[in-house]
Amino acid sequence: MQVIATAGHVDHGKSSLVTALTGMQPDRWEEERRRGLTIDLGFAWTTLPGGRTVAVVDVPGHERFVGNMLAGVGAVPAALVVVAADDGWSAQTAEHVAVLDALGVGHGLLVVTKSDLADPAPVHADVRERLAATSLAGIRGVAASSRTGHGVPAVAGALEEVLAGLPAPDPAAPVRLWVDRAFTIRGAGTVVTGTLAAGTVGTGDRFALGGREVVVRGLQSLGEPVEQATATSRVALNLRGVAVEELSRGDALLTPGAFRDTAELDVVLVRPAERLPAELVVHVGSATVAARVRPLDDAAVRLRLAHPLPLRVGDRLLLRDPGTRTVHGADVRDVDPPELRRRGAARARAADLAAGGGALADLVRRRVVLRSEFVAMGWPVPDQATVVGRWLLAPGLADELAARVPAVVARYRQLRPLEPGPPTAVLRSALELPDAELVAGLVREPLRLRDGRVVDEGGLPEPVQRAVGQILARLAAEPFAAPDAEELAAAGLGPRELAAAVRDGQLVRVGESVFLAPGVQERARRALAGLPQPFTLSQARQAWGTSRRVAVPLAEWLDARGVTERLPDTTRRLR
Ligand SMILES: Nc1nc2c(ncn2[C@@H]2O[C@H](COP(=O)(O)OP(=O)(O)OP(=O)(O)O)[C@@H](O)[C@H]2O)c(=O)[nH]1
Ligand SMILES: [Mg+2]
Repeated sequence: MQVIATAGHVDHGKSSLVTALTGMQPDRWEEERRRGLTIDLGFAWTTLPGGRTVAVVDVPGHERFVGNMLAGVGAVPAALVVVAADDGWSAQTAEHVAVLDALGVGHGLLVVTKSDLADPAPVHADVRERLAATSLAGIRGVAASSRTGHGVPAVAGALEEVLAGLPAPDPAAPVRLWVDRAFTIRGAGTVVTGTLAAGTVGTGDRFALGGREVVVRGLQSLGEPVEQATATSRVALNLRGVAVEELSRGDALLTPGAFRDTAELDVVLVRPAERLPAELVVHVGSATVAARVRPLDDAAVRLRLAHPLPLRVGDRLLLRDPGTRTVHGADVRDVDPPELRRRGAARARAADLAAGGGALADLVRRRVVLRSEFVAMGWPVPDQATVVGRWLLAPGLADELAARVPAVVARYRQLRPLEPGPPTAVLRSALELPDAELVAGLVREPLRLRDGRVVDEGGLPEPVQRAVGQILARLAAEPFAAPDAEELAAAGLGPRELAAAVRDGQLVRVGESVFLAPGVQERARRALAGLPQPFTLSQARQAWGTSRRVAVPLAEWLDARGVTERLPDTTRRLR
C-alpha cells in the first residue's frame, strides 16, 4: 500500500476527486457533508487499475482548518495537488504548497479539476510555473472533471506512476506512529489511527505511548482486520493499556527504547531566514507544539519546545508562524544540544551545525555516550567508534584515557601499597567517566581488571614480592616448613604485607602466622593418603615432616575444608 495526501484551496474539488478515484466519500462528519466542506481529515482507498493499492488522506482546504491539514500531511510522502480550472492558484493552494515544500515532499501529482467548467490549460501552465521553485517542481499534471468523470482514468494512471517512484520505507525500522485519530469502538475499546511511515506493526506488539506501555490487541488496515501491517500503510490499532481520554492527535506510538523525548533541539532551516519570531509552532507528524526560538545565525536555530516530542536527528520539522501564516522547513541536527554559555558559543555552534558533520562529529563532541541513547537520537553507530560494553567512545579517546590509567593506579598504590589496586570506581571518577563499566575497556597490559579492581600483573610492591619469592622458594623444597613469625618479620613481612600476598594468591594462610604455598591442600592430602586410616596428629605431623606449630593449625584447616574428618577419639581420617 502507498499513502498520498490531498492539498489545495477550499472547494477546489479535492474530496470530489478522491470520491471519483476511490468510490469512497472521505468526508466522515454529518456537518461536513451538510456544508459540503471538509473540516477534518478524511480517509479513502482503492486498488488502482494497475494493481497498486493507495490510501488517500483528504485534507480540508479552508484556511481555518490548516492545522488539520498539517496533521494529515505530516507522515505522508506524496501529495495530490488539486487546483480548480475555474479558479486557479489561490491562497490555500499557495499555503499548502508552501507546507509541502517546507516538509520536502518531492513526489506528487497536479490535478486541475473542474475541467468541465473552464479550460484547464492556462491554470495548468500557471501552476507548473509556480511549483518550479518548490520541492514539487516538475511533477506531472493531469486535467479532470469529477462531475463528468472525464480525465479521472488518466489521474489514476498518472497516480500509479507517482506511487511507483516512491522510495520503499524500511520495514525493519523502529515504529513511530503519529496518532491522527483516537476513538472507541463498542466491545473493542480504544482505537488509534495513523499513517505508518516506516517499520511494521502486528498484533501483540508493545509500544511506548507517553510514558505508558500499550499492547496492540488487533489491527485493521483499509477497513479489514490484518495480523500485520508494513509501511507505508494506513493503520487502525486497537490498544490495550490506555483509555481514549488519555489520547489525542499528535501522540506517538513508539518502539520501546528506540526514541527519546526532547524539548530542546538544534535545527537548520532549509532556507535561511533573516528574521524569525521569538515563538513559532512546530509541526511534525500529527503533532503541534509551541516553541521558543533562538536563532544561532540565519540558518541554525535552537528550539525549546513547550512539551517534549520523540524527535530524531534527520527529522524534518515544519516551523510555522500562525500570525503571518509563513512556514519554514527545518532539519533536526541535534536532539541533545550543548549549553551555549561562552561568548561566541552560538556562532560556533551554528558553524558546527552548518558543517553537518554527522554521527562521527557528534560522537566526537559527546566523547562518551550510551550506545542506545546515541542510536535513539537518530545516529548510526560510526565505524570508528570504540565500543565498551553499553558505551560508545569517540575515536582515539579510549587510548587517550587508557594512557592515564597507570598514573592513577600508581598514585593509588603509593597511598595504599598493600591493596592490590584501585577499585574501578576510583578510576571512573579520576577519568571523569559516566560509568565504572567503561574502565574495563581502558585497562592495558600489564594492568588488568580483577575482582573490580585495576591491579598490576605483578600484584605486590617490589620488596614484598622479593621476600615472598624467597619464602616460596624454600616451601618448594620443604612444602610444610612454614617460616616462623621471627623469620617473616626479618624478611620484612608484617601482617599487612602477608595479607597482601594472600590476597594476591601467592601465599595461603592456614593458621595464625602460619603461611604455606598455594597447592598445600592437595599436597597435605596426598601425604595423609599414605597413612593407615584413621591416624593420629603425630602420625600426620611425621607424614608432613613438620613441627607441631604447623601441624596443629594445618590439621584443623584441613578439617574445616572437609579434606579430613575429626573423630570423637581425636584421631582423623580422610573423607
Ligand atoms: N463542475 C464541477 N464541480 C465540481 C468538480 N469537483 C468538485 N466540484 C464541486 O465543487 C464543490 C467543492 O468540492 P469538494 O470536493 O468538496 O471540494 P474540496 O476541495 O474537497 O473542498 P474542501 O475540502 O472544503 O477544501 C462541490 O460542490 C463539488 O460538487 C468538478 O470536477 N466539476
Ligand atoms: Mg474536501
